[in-house]
Amino acid sequence: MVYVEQGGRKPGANEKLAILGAEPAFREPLHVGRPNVGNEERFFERAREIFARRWFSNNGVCVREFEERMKSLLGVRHCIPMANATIALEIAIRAMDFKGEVIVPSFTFVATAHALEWQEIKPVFCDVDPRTHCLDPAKIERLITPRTTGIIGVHVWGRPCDTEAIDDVARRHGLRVMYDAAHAFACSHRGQMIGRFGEAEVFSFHATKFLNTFEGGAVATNDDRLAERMRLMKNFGFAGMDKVIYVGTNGKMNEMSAAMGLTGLDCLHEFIAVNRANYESYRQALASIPGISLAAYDSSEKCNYQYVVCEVDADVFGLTRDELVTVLRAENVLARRYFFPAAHRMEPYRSYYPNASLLLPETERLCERVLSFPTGTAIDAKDIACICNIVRTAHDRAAEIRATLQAR
Ligand code: T4K
Repeated sequence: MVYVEQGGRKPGANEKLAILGAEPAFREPLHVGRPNVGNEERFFERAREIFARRWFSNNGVCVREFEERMKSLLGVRHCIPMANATIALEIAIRAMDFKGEVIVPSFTFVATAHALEWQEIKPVFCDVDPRTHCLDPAKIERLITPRTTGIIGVHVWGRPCDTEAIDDVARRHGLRVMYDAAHAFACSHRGQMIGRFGEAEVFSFHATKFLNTFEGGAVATNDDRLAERMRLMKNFGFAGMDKVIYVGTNGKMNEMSAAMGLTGLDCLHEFIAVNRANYESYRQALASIPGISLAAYDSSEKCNYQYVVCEVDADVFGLTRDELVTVLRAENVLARRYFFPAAHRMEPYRSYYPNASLLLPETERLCERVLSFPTGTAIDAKDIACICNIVRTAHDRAAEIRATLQAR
């Protein structure tokens, strides 16, 4: 779409790459994480109602409706809307009484580790399973010390952790388990919606997520007492007018955000259908390119397909992941290196654990190989065909590209 309207090149015509001196394939940048909007008119109607009610925050009509709709979609007793997933993680961690050390993957967005560190709890990084990109349960046990209180798994790309194996380790060592499900809203695992695993699961509705509330998040749990603590904590500990019974913070979602969430929920199936179609287009077009392997989704489960992620095997493809990213960016395809660098290579963890990479070989390897492609409602099959042609041409002309990059 972009190249037709804005005068870029057509699919199949990109054997002359921008990195080698041609015009970029896309005049405007194609982003990973372009927000899905849904029915704008319906959002504005809700916004007008919010103005009319003069009720902008503190558990308003839209927030309550958003909570009800999430609860029924996920089949959970509570799904508490929050201001963003980072504060939702912080609140859930505190409500679950995590202390000392907590085992987390390093192959995640840094917010997972920060939510612990912010509360002076030490994130202990565990390696991931190269097949799932999620926490490797077989590597958890060796990291447990007398100070360990819990495990936080991350359902990376919406693909579930091995929750059964994690529960098993946790049970044997008396640890509590929660999940960072920032990527996994509307996904299922073993036929059950994500939101029901561990004691709590945290979703993100950041602008870049397939369902967004501009900024937002939620914690799902089936535990009434935990839910009650989290509700108090997200509202300064207020248990009624002028009555504070707990230490708290401000984790509340506002009404405009909830209105955006409701508008997104109205179109949820369309967003997923578009993501799935995009994923299929990438899968078919990339399948025959040597050295490129797309992260697969289990089609027997529910999935939001919001991330199209591939691994680049540099020896086979001819270029490294970073070189391919440079090629794509020259074409205005702003592919991202999620997650790079891994959390253990960011501060303050890098200074705390200078030798962590020795314990995290799979994380290190993945961080050098993964790449996320643009998807969502902002791009279409023709854009994807063009992007995949760029990748194929990059493979075909790898030697020339490498020489050009080295000469820079
Ligand atoms: N846990 C995990 C596993 C997570 O992935 C995240 C967030 C969290 C926890 C924390 O959730 P929140 O507290 O954010 O709710 C982005 C997002 O900001 C972040 O939410 C997300 N994960 C992470 C994977 O990606 P950046 O630093 O890469 O964002 P940025 O600004 O570079 O934007 C990404 C792309 O999206 C760019 O190409 C531009 C485009 N974009 C972005 C925004 C904000 C748009 O087109 N429109 C927009 O409004 O972190």
